[in-house]
Amino acid sequence: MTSTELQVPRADLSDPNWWRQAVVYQIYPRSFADANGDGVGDLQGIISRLPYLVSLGIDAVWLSPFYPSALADGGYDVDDYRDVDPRLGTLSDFDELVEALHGAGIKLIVDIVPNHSSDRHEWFREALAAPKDSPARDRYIFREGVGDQPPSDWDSVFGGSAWAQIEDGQWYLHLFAAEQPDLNWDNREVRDDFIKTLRFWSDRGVDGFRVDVAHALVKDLSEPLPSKTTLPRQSESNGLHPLWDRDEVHDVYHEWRQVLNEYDPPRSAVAEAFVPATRRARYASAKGLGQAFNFDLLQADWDYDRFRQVIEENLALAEQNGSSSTWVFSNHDVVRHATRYGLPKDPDGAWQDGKAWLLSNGTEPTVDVEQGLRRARAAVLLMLALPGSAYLYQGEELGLQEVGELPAANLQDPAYFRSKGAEKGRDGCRVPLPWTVGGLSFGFGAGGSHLLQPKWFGTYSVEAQEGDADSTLSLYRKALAVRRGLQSSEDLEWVDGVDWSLHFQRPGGWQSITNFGAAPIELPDGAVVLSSAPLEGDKLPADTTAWLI
Ligand SMILES: [Ca+2]
Repeated sequence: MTSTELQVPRADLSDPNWWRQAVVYQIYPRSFADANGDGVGDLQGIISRLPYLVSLGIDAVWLSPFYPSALADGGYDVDDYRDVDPRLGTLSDFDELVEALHGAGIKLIVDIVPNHSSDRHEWFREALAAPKDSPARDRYIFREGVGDQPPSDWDSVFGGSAWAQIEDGQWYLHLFAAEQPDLNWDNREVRDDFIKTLRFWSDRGVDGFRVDVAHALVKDLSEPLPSKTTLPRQSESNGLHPLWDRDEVHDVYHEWRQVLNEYDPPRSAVAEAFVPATRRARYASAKGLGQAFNFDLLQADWDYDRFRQVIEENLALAEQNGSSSTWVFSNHDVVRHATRYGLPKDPDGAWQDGKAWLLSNGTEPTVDVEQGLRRARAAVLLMLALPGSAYLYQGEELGLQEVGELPAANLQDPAYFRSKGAEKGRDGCRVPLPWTVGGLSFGFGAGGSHLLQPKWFGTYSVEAQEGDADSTLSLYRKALAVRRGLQSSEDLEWVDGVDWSLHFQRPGGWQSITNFGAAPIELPDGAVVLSSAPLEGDKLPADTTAWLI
């Protein structure tokens, strides 16, 4: 089967339900393609790679933040929510990107970061210049300390205290980096400003929003502030934690939904909410954002039991709240799954997140690269056969491994600095993509690469895989094309088989079977349309997925 034979008409761009089973490709703009050769990816770089995005067969692009930012947290520290970072381009480049993507039948989702602004945001600078108890300070969370200590003993997610002191002695709350002061969501002006931002980008043609730490925002900061030792565990808080997943946050999203529904088609939204599965439905409700990420599959080791449990649970939850499920293995925050699957299981039974391996600069233990890639290929076919939407992270279509060997001097992630090196951070999955086998920055741009690419990157390049029918890139292209042809209603029926396999059927006779075991298994009846590795006669080898009709 060639890719030309697989061309199927694209979904209708005006379909209000386009997002329910979309394949969304996440672009981390600073590391995708660099058009002006300054070592940092940019919007024109993305436009220049439009033919590549079209060749993948994706439905939508999700663009991580491209807003003006000092990059204290990779762009999740936003200086101005309604502009483009001049290093990445201009608003007119953005409009050109929207037009180019839409012209190719591809939707665009942008990130929105409502929990905190950057400390360079005009509002925060105003707050610093204004007196205590002023309206400017009330847009953030300022408190007096206790003696010379911060107002509470709360920790920032990135390590260290969640409070930072300013010149007049007051402290401000930052659940993330100190450069990311938390906004005060009890302040009507803050709420109105985000609605203005939603309208600003929706008017420019943006099709949807990915809402960063959607489970934060609204907080209960009534005095006295409780000690961290008395806070409920987030996983059991049921809305009672003062900082995370409060029920009142949904008032914000109900209001957003009304705004998003003013557009035709309504703008979609997906919540990044680290909450227990039972609390996720609130974020995904049709009156709220509409959809919520689940990271359950991402945080599952390669294990048929766990995969089945995650899939069943999330399909049931999505059905209960009228949403569709999301599936993801990799993003800009985690070790790439081709690497995670190549690491031995954690001896304590914890999820193998690859962080300890990263701390050893990618040396200990040795990654079984072949196993990691084989499982990653099997995993993506499984995921793409599931009902719901699939999120791909740039570079996974190349089978790209995590870069473990970044030298300390090149690291950018605040998680590394704030933890004082106890965590290496997330730069290893943010290294600019290899487009060509060789050359300066492997075709990323003419001016090098802001995170250093290792020598082995060229073997994973687009150029190296382009003409190879067995390459991971070819597998993704074929899988997306076949999926487009076979996708129908959001139903799934399990088929019993050997214990270490997962076999299910979708409407129209589309079957997916994955062998998680070590020995080959019998293939079910049907014609194989795609497999993640060569079959062994009529058997499905270990760590392989096949699709049949
Ligand atoms: Ca650039």
